[in-house]
Amino acid sequence: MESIHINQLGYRPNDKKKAVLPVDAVEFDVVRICDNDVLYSSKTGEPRYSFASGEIVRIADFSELTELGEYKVVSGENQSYPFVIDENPYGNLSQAVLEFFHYQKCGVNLDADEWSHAACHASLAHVIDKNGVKTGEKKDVSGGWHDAGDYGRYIVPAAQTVAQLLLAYEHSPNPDPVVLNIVWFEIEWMLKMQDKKTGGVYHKVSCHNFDALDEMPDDEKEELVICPISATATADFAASIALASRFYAEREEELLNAATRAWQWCIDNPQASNFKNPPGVNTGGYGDPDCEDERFWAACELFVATGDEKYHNYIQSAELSTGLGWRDMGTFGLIAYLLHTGDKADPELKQLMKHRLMFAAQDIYKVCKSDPYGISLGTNYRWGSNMDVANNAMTMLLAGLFEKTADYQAAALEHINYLLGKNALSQSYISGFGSKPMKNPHHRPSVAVGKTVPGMVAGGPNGNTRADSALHQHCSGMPPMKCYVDHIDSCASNEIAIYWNSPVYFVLSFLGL
Ligand code: 9MR
Ligand code: ZN
Repeated sequence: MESIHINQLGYRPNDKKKAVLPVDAVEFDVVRICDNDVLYSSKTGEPRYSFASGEIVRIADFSELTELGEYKVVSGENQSYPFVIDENPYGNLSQAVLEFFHYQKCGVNLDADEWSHAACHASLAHVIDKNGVKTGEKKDVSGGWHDAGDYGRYIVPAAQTVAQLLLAYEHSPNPDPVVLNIVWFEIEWMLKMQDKKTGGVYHKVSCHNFDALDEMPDDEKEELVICPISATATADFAASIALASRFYAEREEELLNAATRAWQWCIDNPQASNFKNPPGVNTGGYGDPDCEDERFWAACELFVATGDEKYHNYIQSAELSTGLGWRDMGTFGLIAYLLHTGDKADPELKQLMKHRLMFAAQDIYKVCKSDPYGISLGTNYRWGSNMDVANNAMTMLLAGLFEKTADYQAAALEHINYLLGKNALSQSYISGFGSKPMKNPHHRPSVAVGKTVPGMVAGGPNGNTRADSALHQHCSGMPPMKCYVDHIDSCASNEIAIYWNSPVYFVLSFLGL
C-alpha cells in the first residue's frame, strides 16, 4: 500500500487537491510520470492528529498545480498511487455507479456479460404472518433489484434508493433520462408489494435464509416468503411513490393513488409496531422503532404532489428531523417542502425547516474541518460507513442550495476523494476504479462468476469488528478508519448495496462528475 493518500482517479484543474502524508514528510514533490519532471514542490502543513486513523499526519496542498497530466506525490521514501489532473478525471465512473442497478435486477432474464442469468425469484411468494405462519395467500411480487450481496428485496432501503436516484436526476446539471427507466424497474416491483385491500405495504420478500455465497440468483430456488406489512415500509412507500409521481407524468394518477392509499393505512394504524423478522426468517431486517420521520417525509411529498391541506396540517404538527439513510429519512421531507411548495408553504415553518437543514449541514461541515482527511464521520464508522460518507456529502450539497456561507461543494468533493482512495488504507471503495480498487465484495454474483461487477460501492470501514469474523480476524483493535477488509466473507465491511450506490450517484451527478 502507498503511504501518501490521494484520490486515485484524480482532480479537475480547478479542484482543491490535497494529499495526506505521514508525519515525517515535511516537504513533497508532485512528479509527472511520463518524464519524472517535478512540476510542483512545497512544504506540508503542521502535524495533525487523525482520531479516526490513529495517526499523526500532514497535509500536502497542491491545488495550485493545474497543468493537465499524470502524476504522483513523492516525499522521500513515501509516494502515492498515480492520478491525473484532467478536465474529466473520472471517465465513466458515474455511468458505472448507475449501471450497477442493471446487474441487481431480479425476476427477468438478465443480459449482463459474465453475470447474465435466467429469470430468478419469479415464483409466487407466500404471505406469512408475524409468527412465520403462511396465511394461505400467494402473490406475484417478481421484479425489483436484489438489495445487496444477498437476493432479498426490502421496501425500506428501496425507498431510500429510489428517492436518491430521482433527486440525482433532478439536481444534475446534465440529467440523464436513463435514470428514469432504471428507477421505473424498482417502482413496478414496489407497487406489487402493496396490499390491494388495505393499502399497507409488505416489508420485504426473500427466502427464509441467505443462500451460499457462490450461488447465482437463478440457483436460489427455495420458497419465497413475504413478511408482514410494516409502518416504516408503508410510510416509506407513500413518500417515495408520491415523489416518483412528479417524474412520471403518464403514471401520475396510478402512483398518487398507491401513495395516498398507503398514507391512509398509516393514519388508520397509528400504533403499528417496529418490524421484526418472523421466526424462521433470517434475511435482512431493516427494523426501525421510529416511524415518525418516514411519516413526516410521506406527508411532505403528498402535500407537494396533491396540495391537499390535510397533509399540511400533519406536517405543521410533526416533529422535524433530518437524515437520508434508511433509518432516518427526515431530510427528504425537508427538501420536498423547501423546494416544491411554492406559495402554499407556511413561511414560518419553511424558515424552521431551512434552519434544521442548515444546522445538519453545519454539524457535518465542522467535523470535516477538524478531520485531516476532510470527511465527516469523526470516529463513528459503522456498518455501511460509506453510505454515511456519501449521505453527509449529499446533505451539504442540498443545504448549499439555500445558504452560501460554506464551501459545501468542495467539502462534498473531499468525500468522493475519500471513497476513491484518500483514506488511511489508500483503498478505493468502488470496484473497477483506482489503482487499489475493492476487489472481493460480499456479492453473490461476483463470487459465483469469479469476477467483480464494476461500479459497486463497498460498505466500508466498520469500527464494530465483532460484526463478522473476517473483519474481526483482520482488524480487531484497529482504529475505525482502518477496520475494513477486502474479503468476500466480510459482510460487515465489504458488502455492496443499492442504497450505498445511490447517494454516491447523487453526489457525482450533482457535481457534474
Ligand atoms: O445496511 C444495514 C446496516 O445498517 C445494518 O447494521 C446491518 C445489520 O443489520 O444490515 C445492513 O443491511 C444488510 C441487510 O440487512 C441485508 N442485505 C445486506 C445489507 C447490507 O449489508
Ligand atoms: Zn432474483
